[in-house]
Amino acid sequence: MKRRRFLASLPAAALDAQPAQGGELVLWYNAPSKLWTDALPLGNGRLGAMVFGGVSSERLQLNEDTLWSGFPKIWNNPKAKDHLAEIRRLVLEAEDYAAADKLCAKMQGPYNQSYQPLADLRLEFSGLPAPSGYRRDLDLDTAIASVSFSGHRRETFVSAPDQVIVTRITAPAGSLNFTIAIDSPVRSASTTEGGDTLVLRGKAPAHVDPNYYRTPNPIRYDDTEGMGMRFEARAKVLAEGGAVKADAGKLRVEGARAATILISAATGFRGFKRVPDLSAEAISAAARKHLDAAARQPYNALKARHIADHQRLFRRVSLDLGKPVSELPTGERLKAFKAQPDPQLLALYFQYGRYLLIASSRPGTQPANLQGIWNESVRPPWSSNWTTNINAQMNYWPAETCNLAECHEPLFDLIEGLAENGRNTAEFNYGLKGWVCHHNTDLWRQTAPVGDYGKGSPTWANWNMAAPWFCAHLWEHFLFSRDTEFLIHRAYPVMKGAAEFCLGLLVPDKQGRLTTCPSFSTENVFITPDGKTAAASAGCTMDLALVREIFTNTIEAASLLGVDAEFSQQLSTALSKLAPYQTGARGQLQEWSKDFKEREPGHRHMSHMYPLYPGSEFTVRGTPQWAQAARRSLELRLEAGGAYTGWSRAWSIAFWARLEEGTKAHEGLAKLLELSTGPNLFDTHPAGQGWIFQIDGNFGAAAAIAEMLLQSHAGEIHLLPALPPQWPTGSVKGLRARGSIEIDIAWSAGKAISAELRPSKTGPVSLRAPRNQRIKAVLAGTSPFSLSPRPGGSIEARLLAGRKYRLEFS
Ligand code: FUC
Repeated sequence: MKRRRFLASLPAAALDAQPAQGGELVLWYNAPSKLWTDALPLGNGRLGAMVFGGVSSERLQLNEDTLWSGFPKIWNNPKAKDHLAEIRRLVLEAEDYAAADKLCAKMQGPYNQSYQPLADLRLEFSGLPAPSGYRRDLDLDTAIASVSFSGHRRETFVSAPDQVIVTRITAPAGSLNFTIAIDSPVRSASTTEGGDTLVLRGKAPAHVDPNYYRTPNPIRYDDTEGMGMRFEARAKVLAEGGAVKADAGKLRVEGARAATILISAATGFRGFKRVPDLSAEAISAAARKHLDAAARQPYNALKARHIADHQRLFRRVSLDLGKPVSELPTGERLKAFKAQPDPQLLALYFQYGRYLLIASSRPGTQPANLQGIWNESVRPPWSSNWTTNINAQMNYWPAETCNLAECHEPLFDLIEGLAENGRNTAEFNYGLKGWVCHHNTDLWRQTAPVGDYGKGSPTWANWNMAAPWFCAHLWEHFLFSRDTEFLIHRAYPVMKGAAEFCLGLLVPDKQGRLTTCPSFSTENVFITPDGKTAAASAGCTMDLALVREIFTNTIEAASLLGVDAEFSQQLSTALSKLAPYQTGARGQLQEWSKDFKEREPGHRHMSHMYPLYPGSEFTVRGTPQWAQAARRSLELRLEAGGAYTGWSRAWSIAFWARLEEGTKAHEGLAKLLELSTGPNLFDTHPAGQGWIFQIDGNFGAAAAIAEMLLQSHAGEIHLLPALPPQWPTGSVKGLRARGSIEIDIAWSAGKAISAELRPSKTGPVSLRAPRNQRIKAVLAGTSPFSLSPRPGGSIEARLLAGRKYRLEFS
């Protein structure tokens, strides 16, 4: 059914699509990648490939998104809640925060598991001509990575419709000679089958400790059934001309004109609640099914279907940030950015963020983890898990605004799983109803605090506010789509559970106001009045913000659906008693309920500013005093060296966008490219002397760029709210605003010249023109449309679904 739809919808152009030879949507290089972090990523949400582009050796590093260590287990700590009353006494009465930290550690469970690499496919070529004119590239518009030199050409893509990785190799004059081998850093063995297929079978470890946790035996394999997950990868070679032979565990292609390699993979994952494994036969059958079906297709049909499927998502948004267009290879462009204007590099970075989301998160797959789906290591940084105190959420910041709402779906599936497991943790750790999730989770949807029963720092391990933060994604998806079915069946039940937990968590402070305790400002610590360092306190600003938000949204959702009036009343009463936000001695938005001295004033986390972004409680016009206080906090953080990781920088850019400071936002983007971006435009995170890849900054910065061009969080659609002077002329097409509206905007000399709105739901909107401009007319087709001006400069209009509206400005 799905396949038929794709075939029918193939645009003629897709069939002839040729890889781009440069231009605005291509990352390109004139040398092979030396490191994994130079290679180019491809993916279909489930299968991932990093293409190295070597001359005589090619490496495709492969991933499958359900291949994780471990299995579901009991991770709730039955003794956890025994400590809660004493922790609260220590914080709220004794104000002995350091002692509270020690007890918090006793509420922890085990560390969670690690995302695993699948395999490496290795090609060794012989008899190649001397390489001249070498080039490798990744065309974001076709999602094809190519390598070419001296008439030799390879192109690789990962097809979503056909669920295979495809590499095609062509060479002049029938001269292709190469071997293919497959191996994996995970325990496994490879064989050949039928003379043209390589098969790798393995089993993931039963346990992998996080890379930051020092233990004598961090990777533990176990042959017992279910103690770890089986997997299989298959690679089949179809040669044109010449011959393919199995030879000492490898395949050898000799004298071919061209060859196509198809790769498929499957694992024994049966869902987060079930112990793996499927039988080896069932896994093999799943991997074979896709491979055999793909092998019956001509290469061009696979390629055309892949391109059409990708472009259906990718081409919804285009961004042109004006001239000049650099001719340099991408790595050099990146280095030159500081000295030489190159606005289109930021357009490329933005589109790369959208590309990476399409490649790592599709309906039915796992959500994008810390590295999307690309990981070469058995002990990847921070387990390549979902870190839920910013990173997992940041991955999805661009999903709605950048018109990839269906790529948001895997996150909703994750949230529903957490809501299920999190009920037990709420009961075990706090004796509460509803659901809770702490700061890390994995394929098995662990919701308990990590830390190996007391060895983790409570600063991060005991933070317990992932549930309300995740629920913001469900609510936002509703605001963007106005999909009531989604609200009824998926969002509301989960939101209600998170609100129930938060309601139960609230306790009175000394002034009788409701607060959270213990409370952690994500990963940050303060200096106690007696000079100690501590993490646990009560009512951190972020907790208050998340509680306010989940209560407010749940009340609104319940009222829209006409349900749970009594529960809503309880939430409203609690809201009216909630401890307030405060400003500190420096005019900053206070991070903790007391104006504690910070241990690290330039800390990368800035969670107290949540209500500015991604929340929407603080707005420049609606709550100017809080917008100003948040701005002061941001300035203080940046002055003290903050935003030193890619994701933190991306967050700071989004803050500046929400503060409508285009120049500052652009400064942040320039720093992001200079300090936190690798040659393949992967976002980086400092690690010891070097850096590692972490994908959140890619997504966060793409979302921030969208936020510079269009905002719709403050009850109005604001066009070009933070356009920087570096982008005087340009256009954006296909961004999305809340209310289910697609929007195009064109500007010149820093002023909007036209815009188009395409609502898919009927409803009222308020529209705000860019600073110092006015909306002169709204035209539906050719007929003028009546406008009602509103105090404060925005105008109101009622838009009808399916119509197009053109805006003119003065
Ligand atoms: C949190 C952050 C780190 C890193 C890690 C994955 O611990 O504080 O900077 O992003 O998650």
